[in-house]
Amino acid sequence: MIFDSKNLNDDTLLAFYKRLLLPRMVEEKMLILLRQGRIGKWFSGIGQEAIAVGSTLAMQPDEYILPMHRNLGVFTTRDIPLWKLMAQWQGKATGFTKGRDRSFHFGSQEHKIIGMISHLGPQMALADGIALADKLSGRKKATLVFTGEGATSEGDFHEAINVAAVWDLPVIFLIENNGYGLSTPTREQYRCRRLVDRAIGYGIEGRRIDGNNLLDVYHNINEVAHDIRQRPRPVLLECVTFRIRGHEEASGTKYVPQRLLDEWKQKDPIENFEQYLINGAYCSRVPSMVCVQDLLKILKLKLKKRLPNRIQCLI
Ligand SMILES: Cc1ncc(C[n+]2csc(CCOP(=O)(O)OP(=O)(O)O)c2C)c(N)n1
Ligand SMILES: [Mg+2]
Repeated sequence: MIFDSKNLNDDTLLAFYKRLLLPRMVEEKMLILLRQGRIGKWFSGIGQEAIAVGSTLAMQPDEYILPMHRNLGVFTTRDIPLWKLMAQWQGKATGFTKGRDRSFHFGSQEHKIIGMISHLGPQMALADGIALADKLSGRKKATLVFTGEGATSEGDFHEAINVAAVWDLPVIFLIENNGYGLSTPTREQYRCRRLVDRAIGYGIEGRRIDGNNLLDVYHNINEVAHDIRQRPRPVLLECVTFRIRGHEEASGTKYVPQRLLDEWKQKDPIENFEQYLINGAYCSRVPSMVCVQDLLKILKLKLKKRLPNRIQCLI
């Protein structure tokens, strides 16, 4: 995997690494809690973190993001308190939905995150509404909405992008193409070669991005967001990645060829970024006595300390 830091300095690269690591660490603990019956359901985003984290880093803090069920990295990168996330997943009154839901159907106005709509597709039109309000009020803002590749077969996908195209709405439509929609592989989902080619049909720009490469995701979205704030218009992004775990933890991966799982494990976004830092990209400011590997170890320990007690005690 080739990383290009462009204008990012060493401190920023390290800060990005921390951001990338946090959702993985939280999730690893969630999988333990799930097996202990202390949470009910979990949609894993392991192996897909670079998309949620890289895109959130590229958006301004007051710009709206509409994530989906695997985008824990949006919530952690927007610094939602971990105790409150835990309360949500454990169905407590102190969670976002006051115990009415134990999954990702929640948002936070304070953090400019809109809770996902469980039905695939409709939330894309909500992004249009937010962008239209920004445009009418003269605010130079972009809105980011996520969808899986499975939801691209829904009519709502077409309607939302088409209206954004004709009204020049500043929306980034991000398809997280992870190879499967539940047990349906992409070859049974659509016939076009690349989903991003659909942008041509809507008369808008499209970009295909390596969704496991944090810097690719970040730079592309940074560039697109910067552009559409100035000249409002929608852009379609296809971030290519893979769903390493089951649709949700109860469903398993029996229908996924082992070859694909092995192949994509090699492309793990965290391990690859870590190697990039260790191999010298992050070097100019590191004191010579401390090797980068040790620095990353210290950082992981520090992050662990940030996890809520309930999770920490399991480590
Ligand atoms: C309209 C609709 N049909 C079916 C479902 C059930 N369902 C929930 S998630 C999912 C798979 C979604 O696949 P994809 O969009 O690729 O997202 P991924 O889970 O891979 O991240 C399905 C079929 C639903 N929520 N809404
Ligand atoms: Mg999918």
